[in-house]
Amino acid sequence: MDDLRFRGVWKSLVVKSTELSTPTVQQFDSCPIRSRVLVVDDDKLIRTLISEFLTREGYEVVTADNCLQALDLLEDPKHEFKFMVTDWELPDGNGIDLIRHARHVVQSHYMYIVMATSHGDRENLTRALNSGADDFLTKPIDRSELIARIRAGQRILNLETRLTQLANTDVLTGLPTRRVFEELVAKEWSRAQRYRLPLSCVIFDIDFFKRINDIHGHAAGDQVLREIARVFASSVRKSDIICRYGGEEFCAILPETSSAQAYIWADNIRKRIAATEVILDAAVVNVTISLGLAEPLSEMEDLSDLIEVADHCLLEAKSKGRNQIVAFNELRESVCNDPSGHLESIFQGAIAADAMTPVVSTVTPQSSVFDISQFFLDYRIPSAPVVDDEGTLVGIVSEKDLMSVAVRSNPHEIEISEVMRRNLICYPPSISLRVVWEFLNRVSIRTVLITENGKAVGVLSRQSILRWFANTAWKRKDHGNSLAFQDEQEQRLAMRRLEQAAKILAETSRQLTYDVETRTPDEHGAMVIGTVSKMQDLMVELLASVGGNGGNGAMHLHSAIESLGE
Ligand code: GH3
Ligand code: MG
Repeated sequence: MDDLRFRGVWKSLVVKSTELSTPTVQQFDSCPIRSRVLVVDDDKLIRTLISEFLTREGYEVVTADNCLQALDLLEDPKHEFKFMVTDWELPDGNGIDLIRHARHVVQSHYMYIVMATSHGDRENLTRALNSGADDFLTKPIDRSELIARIRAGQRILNLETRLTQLANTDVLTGLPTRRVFEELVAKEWSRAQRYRLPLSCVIFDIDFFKRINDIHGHAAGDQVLREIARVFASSVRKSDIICRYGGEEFCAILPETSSAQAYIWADNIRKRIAATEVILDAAVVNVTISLGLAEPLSEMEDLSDLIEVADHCLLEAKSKGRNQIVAFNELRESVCNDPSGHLESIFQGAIAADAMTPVVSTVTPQSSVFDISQFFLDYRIPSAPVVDDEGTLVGIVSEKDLMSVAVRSNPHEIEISEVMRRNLICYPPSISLRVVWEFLNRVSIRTVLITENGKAVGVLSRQSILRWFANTAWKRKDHGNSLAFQDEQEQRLAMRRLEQAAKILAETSRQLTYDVETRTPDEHGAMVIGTVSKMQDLMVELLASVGGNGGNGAMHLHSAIESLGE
């Protein structure tokens, strides 16, 4: 790198800089917040000079004297450079390569790049622009030209900021849009999961809003929406994330807020909105809102599950008469209307215990991630309740929880208590099966736990409910001919399924005998639990199919028992 080449132009640079007239400040080319500029040049004099010029204009300048240093600075998210002014020739590469690399650094906004060099011919200019530069500055650097080019860049950046604002903000209410909300919430969701922080989701919708439009006109409807949005925005903390979720639906994520605290907040906003008088051209109107509230539960996979549960709570609030909040716990206990008695005729008083799979395999909070992973793998168990020394349920651990810490170097030392999820969805065994069916039918969650006096007694999944339908409800004679097992072909299919289940049971039993003989006594506990829970599932299946199928079932049970004895 020829440092001396630039020293010769130092004098002319200084002269030109003093000739600069005071710039006029315009709306789009002004530097609204102190934009940060990265100046890359191996010549200290040039770096100092450009820094001086730009600092006086209100820019914040950071300098680098080689490509690597520049890239390190660009990759450091704390800088967020809006501009880069780079020399062509650098000690460890050239400006063209630096620009190409810089364009691959992920940034939240566009970075305007000016290439400063004495290689000012057309060919080089084209190369610089093609590599990703936005503008070109020939050396010796003229202050007024530098500032003018940076201002041209600032206009582009300001335009980008305005476009981003427009894209991220709902035009009518000024609230963030759903897209930007989801981006922000995804980060908050991961933070809450990582640090096990509480978080609540409140979603609300204006009651009978269509009437406002119908009676007072669409413009009046818009006015009401703006006013509700104003009250909403003024009721939240800075850390809360809010948006206009849909037409007249709004959503808030309240970080580090428990469901109980969120309920108090939700009730306050409900009262505030009900008390707000919206002054229209020809009338003054009041509106009420209905709200749904949910918090993350162990069974939720991601944010969309949380919003979905909150939205179902909102629907429940609407159906219960509006102008109220329904929190998730209430949703769990609610049973939808069944005026025709159709649902009751299907469920016929069935309770959760009738369809659940009993819990056999539990793990303790002190077990290691290594041991439990091995246990899950050996016995193909996807999840297990975690119980303390008294047998009280304290959490649930699944393959997913184990996966999340699998990359850590010490799986022998990580205790299950560290990875298990505690916020469980539990129902008593005596609860109506219809209530659990309704819940699993409404949300994406697949499984709930059945607990009695704090102890896990069973698991009720969508699969267990379907199995209950197949083995019980669909087989009843009074359920209609189309679903009954009338057809000979169906009977043969059922027979085959039954035989298959019996064979697997026999095979598992043989495996158990072999394992007991060949494994050490230390391994017996986990192995027996795993195998027996699998056998238990099969037996439930066999018994259920016999129960609903009279003589035929008995015949197949006989063959199942025979297979077991093989
Ligand atoms: P509910 O209590 O069940 O929520 O009844 P509702 O009348 O509020 O709900 P419905 O879904 O029947 O009607 C919502 C209306 O909101 C219909 C739609 O035209 C209106 N709407 C949606 N977005 C806007 C908007 O931006 N401006 C105006 N003025 N109206 C809107
Ligand atoms: Mg509405």
